[in-house]
Amino acid sequence: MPSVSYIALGSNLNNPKQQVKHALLALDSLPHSYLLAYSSLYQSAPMGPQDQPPYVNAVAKLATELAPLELLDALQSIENEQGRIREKRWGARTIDLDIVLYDHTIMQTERLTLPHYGAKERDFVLRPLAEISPLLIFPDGESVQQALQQCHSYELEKITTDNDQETVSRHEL
Ligand code: ROI
Repeated sequence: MPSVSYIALGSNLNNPKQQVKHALLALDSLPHSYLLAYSSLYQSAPMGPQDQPPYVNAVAKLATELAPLELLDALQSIENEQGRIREKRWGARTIDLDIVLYDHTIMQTERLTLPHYGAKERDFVLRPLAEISPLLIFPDGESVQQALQQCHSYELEKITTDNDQETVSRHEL
């Protein structure tokens, strides 16, 4: 049985919309994995330093046979292929791929914390997550809807919808 993982995508450099769409295609091409669903794209104000462009955010739902750390390696390869350079903490980036959830796994290692430590405070993660899985429950029993009511707002605006021609469509993947 494959595991189900939710991955948060974020970009604010070099045509962020295209970066996010490109990463969605890359996710669907990962070995032993396939994309089950993906959210609309959202624009958000930066969390952290304000002297950087707005972000484009989305969430993908992936079925995968990769173990959590194998998945992390695969995501970092996609980030590297899309020219991600790890510079200052919370600075601008071409693409950021974070594992938000991996089944109901709870883990805390140097490389990976599951669920993602900051996900519940960020509407740019929770809104797209709730869009594709409105009934989702975190491993601690809190629902995505409860978390959404309490999280910080980053002036989210939906920039594509399901019937928007610009959205990556299933047959493109
Ligand atoms: N801010 C927003 N709005 N969206 C992001 O994806 C994002 N990613 C980050 C930091 C720098 C924390 N800020 C962000 O890594």
